[in-house]
Amino acid sequence: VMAVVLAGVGLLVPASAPAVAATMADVVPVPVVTQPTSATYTLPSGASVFTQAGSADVGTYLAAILRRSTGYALPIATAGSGEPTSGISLLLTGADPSVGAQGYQLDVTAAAVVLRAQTATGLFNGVQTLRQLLPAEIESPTVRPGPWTVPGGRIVDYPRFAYRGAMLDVARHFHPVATVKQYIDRIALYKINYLHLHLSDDQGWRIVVDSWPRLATYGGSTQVGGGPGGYYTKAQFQEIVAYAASRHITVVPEIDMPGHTNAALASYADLNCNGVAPALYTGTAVGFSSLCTTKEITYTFVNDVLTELAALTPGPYLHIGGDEADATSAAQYAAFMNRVQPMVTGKSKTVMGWHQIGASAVQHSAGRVVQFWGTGTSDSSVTTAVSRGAKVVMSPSNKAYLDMKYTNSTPIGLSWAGLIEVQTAYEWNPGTHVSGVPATAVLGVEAPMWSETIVTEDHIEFMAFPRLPAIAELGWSPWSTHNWTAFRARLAVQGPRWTIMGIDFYRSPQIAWP
Ligand code: TNX
Repeated sequence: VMAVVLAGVGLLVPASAPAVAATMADVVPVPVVTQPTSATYTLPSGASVFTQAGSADVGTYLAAILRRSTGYALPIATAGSGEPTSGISLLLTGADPSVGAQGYQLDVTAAAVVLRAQTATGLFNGVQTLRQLLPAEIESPTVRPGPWTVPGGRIVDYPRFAYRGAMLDVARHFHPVATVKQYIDRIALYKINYLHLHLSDDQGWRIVVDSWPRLATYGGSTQVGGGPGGYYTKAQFQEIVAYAASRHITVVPEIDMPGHTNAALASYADLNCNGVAPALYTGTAVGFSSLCTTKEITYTFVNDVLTELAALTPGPYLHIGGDEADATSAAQYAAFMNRVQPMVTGKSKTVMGWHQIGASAVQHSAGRVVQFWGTGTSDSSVTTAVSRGAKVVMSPSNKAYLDMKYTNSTPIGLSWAGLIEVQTAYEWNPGTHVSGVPATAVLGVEAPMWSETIVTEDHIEFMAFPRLPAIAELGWSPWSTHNWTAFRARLAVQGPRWTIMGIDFYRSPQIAWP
C-alpha cells in the first residue's frame, strides 16, 4: 500500500521537471578517495564518448544507458593522444597505479569527464560511479530534459575484496533467463562481480546435462509449492554467462551435493542406495536427501555433470555445495568430497563449497574457497580450511542472507537466521567477523537469495534492495570509511534512482528516503 501511495505522489512530479544534481558524496559503495571541486560538468547534446582499443565495449554500454534518458546521439569516437577536452573519455592509460585490476580514476572538470583504469573491468566499475554522479533521471527509460550535470573533482577507487558476490537460488523456485539478466543489471550497479547460481536442490534441477537428460526434463519439472519449475538449456545458460560477462560479472555455477539432491535422486533410481527413486519434492525441508556415496555410479554421475558444467563455465569456480548433508555420515561425506574435489581441479577449475567442506576429514584442494554461512562468529571447519590455505567468502546468514525477512511484518522471506534490517546487514566487518579468519584469508563477501518464498522478479528486488548495496559496500569500500550514519545518507539518495529504474525496493524506516 505504501509503495502505491508513494508511486502516486511520484506521478505528481512532471517528467519535464529539471533534474536534481548529484554530489560526489552520494556514491555507494563509497569510493576510496573523493576530492570534490567547485566545478560542474554539463553533458552537451553534441558530446561524444571517446574510447581506445580495449575500452570500446564499455563505451558502447555507457552510451546506451545515457542515450535513453538524454536523447543525445552520443557517438563513440576514438580518443586522441592528447588530453581529452570534451565529452566522456574512457582510457586504459594514465590511471593512478593504486587502482589495480578492478579500480578506476575519475576526473571531472568543467570541460570534460575522463575515466581511467588499467582494465576494461576497472572502467566498467568507474561507469557505475559516473551513473550515480549524474542526476537520478539519467536512469529513466525515456527521454528527460536534464540538465545532465556531473559534480567536479577526482575519485580514485578500488575494491577492498576481490570477490563481491550475489547468489540466486533458481532451484526452489525457477527464475527464467530474463529475470536473471535483470538481476545481473541490478547487481552490477553496486560493483558486484560474481553471480553464484544455485542450480540444483531437492526441489529442482535447473540445467541440462546431456549425459543424464532426465535431470532437467523430470528433475526440473516442479518447484516449491508444486508449480511447473523449469530449467536452462545449455544455450540459455551460456546466454546468462555471456550477459554476465558483458557486465564484468563471473558466473559461479553450483551443483549442491551430496545432500540437497532429491531432484536428481528422483530422476535416476540408480543414484539411490536402495535403487528406488523417491517422488519429486515440493516442500521446504532440508537435510533429508543424499547421493549414494558408496555406489560407483554416483561418481560417474558427478564426473559427467561436472564435465558438462565446466565446459559451459569460463569462470574459475565450480561450487559443489556440501551444506546440510545430514543424511550422510561424516565419514561418507569426507570420502565423497575427497573424490569429487579432484574432479573439479582435474577440469582446471577451483573448488568452491559451503563451509562444511572445510571439515578436517575433507582434504584441502588447491586454491579452494569455503563459503561461510553460519549465524555465529566462530567455526572450526572454516578455521581448519584457512589453516590449510583456503580462502573464505563471507555470507553470514544473520547478516548477508537476502531471503531473511526485514521485520516480523515482511510479507515474504524466512527468519531462521534472524530478522535483517538494513543496519544489521551493514554493521559487520567481513575482515574480522569469524574469529581466527584474518582479512588476508577473506576473498570477499556474498549475499545469497534462497528462493523458498521468492517467486517473482518483484520479490527478488524487494528483498535485495536496499540490503544488497549494504553488502556490496562491505565488499568494496575500505573499512576506514565504514560508518552507518554516512551510509544511510548515501543509501537514501539511491531511492529515487530505484524508483526511476522501476525497482520495487523495501522502504526501510531506518532510511530517510527523500
Ligand atoms: C539454509 S544456507 C540453506 C538452504 C536454505 C536456506 C534458507 C545453506 C547453505 N543452506 O538450503 O535455502 O537455509 O535460508
